[in-house]
Amino acid sequence: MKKQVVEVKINQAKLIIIQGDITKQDTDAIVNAANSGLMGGGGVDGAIHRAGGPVVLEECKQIVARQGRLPTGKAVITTGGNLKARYVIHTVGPIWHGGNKGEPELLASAYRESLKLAGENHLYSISFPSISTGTYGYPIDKASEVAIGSVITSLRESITSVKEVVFVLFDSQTFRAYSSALEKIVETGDRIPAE
Ligand code: AR6
Repeated sequence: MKKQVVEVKINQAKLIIIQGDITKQDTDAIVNAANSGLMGGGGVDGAIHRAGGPVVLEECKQIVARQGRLPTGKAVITTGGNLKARYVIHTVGPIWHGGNKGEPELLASAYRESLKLAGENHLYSISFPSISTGTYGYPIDKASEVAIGSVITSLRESITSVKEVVFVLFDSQTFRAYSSALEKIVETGDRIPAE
């Protein structure tokens, strides 16, 4: 099956949306949709720890020992272990409680903080999964708009080493939601002022 790809240019950076498995990505970093305990779990978290191996978990343990549980909306970085990506950026998205518990702000923050950490580590490329839309129950249509909006705003507003951001979406429904969110934002020009 031919892979579907959507791509746009934001500032000096490329924003790419693909359907696939994030553990196979060879960007400098891949982002993990973790939980505050950073001890692994199901979904993409489990897949990343399985593919990355014990060194990823070991570094997560050291981080928690040093700074405690990772608050929702924040991010930390570890090695990629056996992954193609050199680093894993672990972030925690919000659990969906109906939308009035700060979920959009916390979800936007998870993307923003991950990108900030990538920039601080002078990384060129980063892959994101669809944070919070699995176990954490964030509705995909809403989450995709927040995700794309947050990444575009970050790329527009900050000078960063990050020149390639890839959304790697596991299933076709999620891929379609992100593609139409991107179309919507680009069309309405919400966050993309004319060059
Ligand atoms: N590559 C890309 N996306 C994937 C992959 C993969 N290999 N595997 C799953 N997804 P979830 P959350 C998609 O539940 O909602 C964990 O147990 C999946 O289809 O992984 O943020 C953590 O430990 C969905 O679209 O993350 C936390 O406790 C998306 O990744 C909690 O779940 C996110 O689904 C976090 O929940």
